[in-house]
Amino acid sequence: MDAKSAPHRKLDLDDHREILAQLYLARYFDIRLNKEKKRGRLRGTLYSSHNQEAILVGSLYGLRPDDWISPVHRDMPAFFLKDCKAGWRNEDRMGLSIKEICAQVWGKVDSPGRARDNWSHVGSRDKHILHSTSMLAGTIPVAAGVMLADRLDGRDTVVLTFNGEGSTAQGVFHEAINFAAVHKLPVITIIENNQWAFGTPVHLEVPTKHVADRAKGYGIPGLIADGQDVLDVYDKVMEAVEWARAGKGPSIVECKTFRAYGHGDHDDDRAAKYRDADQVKEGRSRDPIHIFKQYMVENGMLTEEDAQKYPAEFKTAMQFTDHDFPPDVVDYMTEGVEFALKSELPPEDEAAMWVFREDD
Ligand SMILES: Cc1ncc(C[n+]2csc(CCOP(=O)(O)OP(=O)(O)O)c2C)c(N)n1
Ligand SMILES: [Mg+2]
Repeated sequence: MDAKSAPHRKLDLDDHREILAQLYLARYFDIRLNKEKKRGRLRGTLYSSHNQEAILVGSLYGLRPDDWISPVHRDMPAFFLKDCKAGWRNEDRMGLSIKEICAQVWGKVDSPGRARDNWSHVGSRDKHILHSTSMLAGTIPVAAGVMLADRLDGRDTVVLTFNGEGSTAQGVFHEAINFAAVHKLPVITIIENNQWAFGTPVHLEVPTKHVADRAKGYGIPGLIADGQDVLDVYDKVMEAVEWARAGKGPSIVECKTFRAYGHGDHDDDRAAKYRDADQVKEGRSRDPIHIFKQYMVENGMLTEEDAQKYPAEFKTAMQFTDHDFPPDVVDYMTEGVEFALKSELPPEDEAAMWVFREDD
């Protein structure tokens, strides 16, 4: 792809502003949940996407509303970022609302799954969002099946599956991509290579130089994106989307990034011991919000003054205040949090609902 024909060249000023707003929204969601937990208003483990927001925003931005996604534990914002440019509060858009996702995080009855399970274990067939499975890489065969069904029905949709680099060491990862490659199914496997799978470094999971090199074994494209650069992610994913939509089959898009904190918030202290402090410092030094703001300033889309107005970069969850974020971002998330706090726990008599077959 030459620079002049890169897909992001077709994005206008409003697109850039929307992308920046979505980066802020993804980060604010993450830090706000951390704060809610510290304040004792939320229970459960949080899996942070802090520092990895450009992968979610950049890969989802160019999708058609009817395309499918399958996020996993690191991708919580993807559930509400899908089709976000159709209007954050637009109830007809093909993504879940922040209210539904907050109800899910708080385990309340207004979550789409009526609080059957927590965190990323949620989906919506109507919104074309696959429910994540607990088994790493387990969503890829499901996604391949959905694409096989769509192709048989004559649709030209694609699916983005999100996975960590550690998940690529699972047997099912290879079986599913092999199947998709043989049948030329439009399955795009995004690899968020954040260098760590819980306490295991990438070199103990993947023997090749790049995770994307695995694509060679299936005869499919293996693209590499700078996961800190939202437009590079956008370009590489759009290349894979166009390829898939044209009937040419699956691709792997490796997005290089760094897991800025522990595996989950229960792991922060231990992660500080099993990871080299210099590596962590270096890994947090390329903040995706900062990189995109700089790009907008250099290209006359944002003034220096406006770039500094909401300094949501280079901070830890506990250093942020709401003033570091645009008010519309804070308001949208606050609506979600308040909705979840008011929502009820599911009634006891629903416990067996959807679990056992009821007698006719
Ligand atoms: C088959 C399987 N083994 C182990 C786990 C437990 N587990 C959940 S997330 C995780 C690490 C995943 O690492 P990676 O795929 O790199 O994603 P990241 O958390 O870094 O985003 C592990 C070991 C699991 N869910 N499924
Ligand atoms: Mg990882």
